[in-house]
Order: sequence, then structure tokens, then C-alpha cells
Amino acid sequence: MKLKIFFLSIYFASCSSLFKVSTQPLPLVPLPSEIVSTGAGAFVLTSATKIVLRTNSDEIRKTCDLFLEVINPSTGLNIDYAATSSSPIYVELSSSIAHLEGYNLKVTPQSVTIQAQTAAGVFYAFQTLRQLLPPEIESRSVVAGVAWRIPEIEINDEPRFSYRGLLLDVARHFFSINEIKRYIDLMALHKFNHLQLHLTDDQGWRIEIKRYPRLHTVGGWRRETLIGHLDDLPHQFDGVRHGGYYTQEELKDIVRYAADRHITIVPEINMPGHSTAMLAAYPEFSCLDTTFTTAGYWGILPNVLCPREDTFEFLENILKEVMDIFPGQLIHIGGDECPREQWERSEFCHDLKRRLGLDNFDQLQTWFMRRISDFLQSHGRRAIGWDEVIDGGSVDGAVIMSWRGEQGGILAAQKGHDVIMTPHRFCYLDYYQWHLRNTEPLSIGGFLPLSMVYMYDPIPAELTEEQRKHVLGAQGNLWTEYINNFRHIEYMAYPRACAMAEVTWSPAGQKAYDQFLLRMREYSKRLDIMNVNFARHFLGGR
Ligand code: TNX
Repeated sequence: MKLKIFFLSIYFASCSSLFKVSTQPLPLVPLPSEIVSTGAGAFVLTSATKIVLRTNSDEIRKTCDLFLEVINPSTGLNIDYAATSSSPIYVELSSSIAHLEGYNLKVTPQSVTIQAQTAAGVFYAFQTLRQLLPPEIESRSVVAGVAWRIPEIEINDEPRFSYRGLLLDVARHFFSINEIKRYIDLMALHKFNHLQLHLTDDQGWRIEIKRYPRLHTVGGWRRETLIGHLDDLPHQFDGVRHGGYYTQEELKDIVRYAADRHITIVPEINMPGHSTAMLAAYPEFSCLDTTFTTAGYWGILPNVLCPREDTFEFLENILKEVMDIFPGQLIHIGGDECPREQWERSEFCHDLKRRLGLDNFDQLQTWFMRRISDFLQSHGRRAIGWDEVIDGGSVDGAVIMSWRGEQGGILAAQKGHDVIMTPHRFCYLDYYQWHLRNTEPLSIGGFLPLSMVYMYDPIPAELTEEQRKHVLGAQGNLWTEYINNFRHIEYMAYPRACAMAEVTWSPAGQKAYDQFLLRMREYSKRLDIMNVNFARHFLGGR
């Protein structure tokens, strides 16, 4: 009993002194892995404050520049660099920080010290520092009368997972380069490090491929778009041409912009299904002797690529250009929802299946994905596929993205694949987030409240210690069938992306939804000043 009281009192002492300053919890999202100590003092930004670099790495300097771009417009203090300062923010590389993305941040009334092993660690320390400053720091113009205090604190932080992702579907609806940058900015603040760009689907092809220009000139556009829900009959269309694409230069700019913020872009070229836009441009790669039009409605369309040699040559030429634009290791090759009818009606496919000694078309799809995955591997890259790709066997070396549930990821990890968890019940940011559907903007369906995202644990209980190591992380997916403007993107993504950030960054043992909500209440002032159109249900009332 005595021991129990002892531990309880330590627990309460740590809650009150470490996690809170006065009675307010620190509005940090995602929660850092360890708050070592706090004090009553504060470091105050003044015109004497300078960044003192204790390294000459250009990458670190760039990372510091980005921090200055946040704090100078609002404070008007014109803080920059100096060799010494009476009010220093020290930035140093240190091999004593164990984790590649980890950092130590120490704030005393006299100085701020950031230590990390890499520029990514420094970047994350700055995001924390930013969140420790008053929310007005996010203003894009000078705010008078604010004391730019950073509370005295020491934080030791590192991520739980190496893959912390969000997906943005730019195929169903086109979003501008500036909107993608805004999505990246918000991701960076929450320490995400991968953005999957869903660049191709039945309804649009968004990436310029120089060798096959019809992909974007034809596949980049659709004649009209469905009004209302797919289930509402009869279908009505808006009669408005919709589309757009990104040039290779624009995409390279996005890659650089994201890289500066320590985010890797994972491009997705979906195959062999979800390929109507591709086939509208080049119908010769289907199994049918017909033409196609870029779809203006949603769902699982029957159109698929035919697994002929010329199709593989076409895909490989596309992927070569994709690899030139996107230097990251991971290339997503889709593989979801590939109906079999057109293959079943094709003599060529039956013959191919026989020649390969395959039992069924699931195996044919796996064979298809394996060929593309091998091609990417021979170029030093790694394929990611949606979990269907292993329905007919393994795809050696590929990462499996588990979306239909957790089972695909469990099976994949058991077979020795690396996996990224994104089960739709916990990770689909296009689902309704509030139970009163008729007060919400039209959505695809489903129900994913903030609490459910927060509660999700990417490590399935079924896995052994060894298999767990295959879980690289998790991702929140924002599909845009029913989202055609960026304010709506923000509404669906936030605050649920904040919960996803915490799922992927913070230690599982420190999860507490009520504490998260308390932090979010305070933290939402920052989102407001950033003019993020977040859903306000968690604040109580709308
Ligand atoms: C399933 S997730 C899809 C997408 C849709 C999404 C809508 C996945 C691999 N395929 O094509 O946009 O559901 O929630």
C-alpha cells in the first residue's frame, strides 16, 4: 500500500510539474517523448536574440532560416545569426543524440540550446520551440504587445515511427502547387515526414510525362463531375470541365520545398486498376479494343491495364521519368481495387496465366506488381503497394500499405514485408468526423471521429517482437472524391491529422485522450491564427 501511494504521488507530481506549466498543459502536438524538467522562468525573444550556429552545415543553416521565416514577421525583431549573443539560441550537431530524427531542447532564462544528430532533428526541435511560443508567433504580420516568452524546459524527443505520413489525393480533384505547399507546411509543423501524392486515378492524370504527353493533355481532364453522392440516383453531372496537371519543374519544386521541411514525397502511379485516365490517353494498353473517357464519377471502375510486354515498357518509361523527378526511395505503384472482368474476358490473359503456371488472376496481379517492383529495385528504389498486391503471393522487397484493415499488414509482416498501416477504419480522413451527418459537408461515408484516430495503435497485437519491427509507421489518407476546395481539405484533415501525428510520433505509453483534448483546446488558437479551417467539434459546439 505504501509503495502504491509512493508511486501515485510520483505520478501526480510528474503530471503537475513536468507536463504542465501552472495549470495549463503545454500545447505541444505531437506530445514529445520526454519532458525532462520544467521551471518557472522563461527565455524571452528580444532584438538581442541571435541564432548561434555551432556547426557550418548548410543544411542546418537552411533549417534555421525556415524558423526565422516563422518568427520574424510576427515579432518584427529581425533575429538573425551571430557568433556570440547575450540572448543566444545555440544550434549544434551532437552524436550524443541517439535517434536520427531526435533532439534535445533546453530552454533557460539565459539561452536556448538545440542539439541533434541531423538537420531533421534540428527542424523538429524548432517545431517544438515554435509551439512553446505564444500562438501569435504564427501571425504573418507584426503583433504588438506580446511577450515572446518560451517557458523554461528541457525536452528529449524522438519519434516512435520512421514513417509518419499523410496522403493527398490530387487525382479526383486538382489542387494547386501553392495548396500542396500549404498542406506540406501544416504537415511539417506536426513532424510528419512523408507525403504520398496520389497522382493518377480513373478521374485524372496529374503528372507531366514527356514521352507520353497525352497522359496529361487527355488524361488530365474530364468533361464533367458527379454532383452529390455516388449512391444518389439518378446521377447528375455539373457539366463543368475539370482537370489540370503539374509540370515536371513544378513537381521538382514541390520535392525541394518538402525536402527543406524534412518531408519526402512518395509519388503514386496507380496500376493495373484505377487506370481509366491513362487508358483515355492510350487505349492500346487495355485488353479491350475500345476507347475510354476520363471518368467524372467515383467507385471501382472495370478498366485495367493489360499485362502485355508493351504495357510494361510503357509503364517502365513512365516510371523512369517519375524517378527522375522524385529522388526518394519509395515509389507507390497502387495495386488496389483491380477488377478481374477484363482480364477474364481476354484470351491473352488466360494464355499468359497458363504460360506462367498461375492458378488464378490474383496471382496474375501479384506477378504484375512483382515485375514493376523488380524494375524499381533494379533502379535502387523500393515499391509500395496497397495490400491487395500480395493477395496472390509475395512481392519481394516491396512495402505493403495495409488499408482494407489491419489483416493485410499483419499477413505482410508475417511474410517478412515491411508495412505501413493505414486501415480505413482508423486512418481515412475522407470519412465523416461527426455523427450528425446532415450538419456536415457531404462525404464518401464512414465514421471516423477524432478519438478513434487518436486511439489507433499501428502495431497490431498479433505480431511477435520480431515481426513488429516491420511496421514502419502509419498514414492518414485524404481521398478527394467529395472534396473540391482547399478549405474543405483543411476541414477534413484537421484536427484529425494532429491525432495521426501523435499516433506516429509519441510514445504509446503516454497516450491519454483527455490530455490530448486539453492540449488541443489551447493548441487550436495556433491553428486559428494560421487560418486553418479545422473542424471545431472537439471544442464543444460548432
Ligand atoms: C478506397 S484506399 C480507395 C480509394 C478511394 C477510397 C475512398 C484505396 C487503396 N482505394 O481509391 O478513394 O477508398 O475512401
